[in-house]
Amino acid sequence: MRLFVTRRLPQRVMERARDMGADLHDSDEVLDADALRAALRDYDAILCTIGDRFDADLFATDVRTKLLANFGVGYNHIDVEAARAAGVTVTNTPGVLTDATADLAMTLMLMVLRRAGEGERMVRAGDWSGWTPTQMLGRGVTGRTLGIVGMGRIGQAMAARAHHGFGMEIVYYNRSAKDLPFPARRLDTVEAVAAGSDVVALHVPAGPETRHIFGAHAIASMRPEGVLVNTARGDVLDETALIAALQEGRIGGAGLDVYENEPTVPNALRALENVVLLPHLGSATLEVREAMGMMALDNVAAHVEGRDLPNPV
Ligand code: 8YV
Repeated sequence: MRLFVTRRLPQRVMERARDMGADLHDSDEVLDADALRAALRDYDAILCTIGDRFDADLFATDVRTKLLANFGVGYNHIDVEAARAAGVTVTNTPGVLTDATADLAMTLMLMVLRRAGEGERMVRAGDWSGWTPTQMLGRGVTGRTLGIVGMGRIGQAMAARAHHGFGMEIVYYNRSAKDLPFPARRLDTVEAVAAGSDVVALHVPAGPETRHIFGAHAIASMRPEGVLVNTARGDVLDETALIAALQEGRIGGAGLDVYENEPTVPNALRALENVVLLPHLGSATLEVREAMGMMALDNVAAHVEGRDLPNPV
């Protein structure tokens, strides 16, 4: 069984992969289409991750690979239908990054409402001339309404934190109703969630059905002080419409961990004070990244041993 790992992963994961006989691309450099096509031709299993674009045309030629074990819960960089048609199964790493990602969404919400990014920039720049009673007044969190778009694992973890930790009211949009362990009101449309929330947090997976699910209309429905938080994927949000709303002062602010064209972050966003911008840190703790890697390798091991795959998508 020939296994290929497309990117440098935490050391423990690399060691296990090496013990499994893997060839490692031990680098942060993202492989291009030709390199991925060659991997599909030469390897039985590939451990891949975000940035590795497995578009449909890659599956059109000579494919030896039977398993794409994705490091990450989101797999919108893989054309899963085309993979399936070529006999390639895709697995992902759900669950292990839920808390970490919800923690990061909370971080963004708190930073925007309490103007933490602005404050930090001011102190670092040496521009803080001292405390004043009216300096950099933000907004409190307790008692405000949080709107969740996508009440899956991460949406629920975010809502639970907001409800139990901060006394927030929860409303949500989800395709199906959920039996939830905290009080929450399901609304019919994304726009209704936008209109009924002080903070909207996006937690839907990316894919053709959710592209720009939070679009210009939803953004226009937000409250004048409303804050948008996105830790899901850049393309579930209409970034251009968001920038326009922020520039025109139609909404209160935004906290973003993901972007439509990563790693490009539009200058227009970087120029705005009421926006907190993070570099896709959702699952970025060592223990979570190790757990993701081990889970991806568990799927490889199951494939090798002919067992049911633990995490097929
Ligand atoms: C990952 C993520 O770090 O798992 C996901 O879908 O967004 C992040 O937690 C990254 O995308 C690697 O797959």
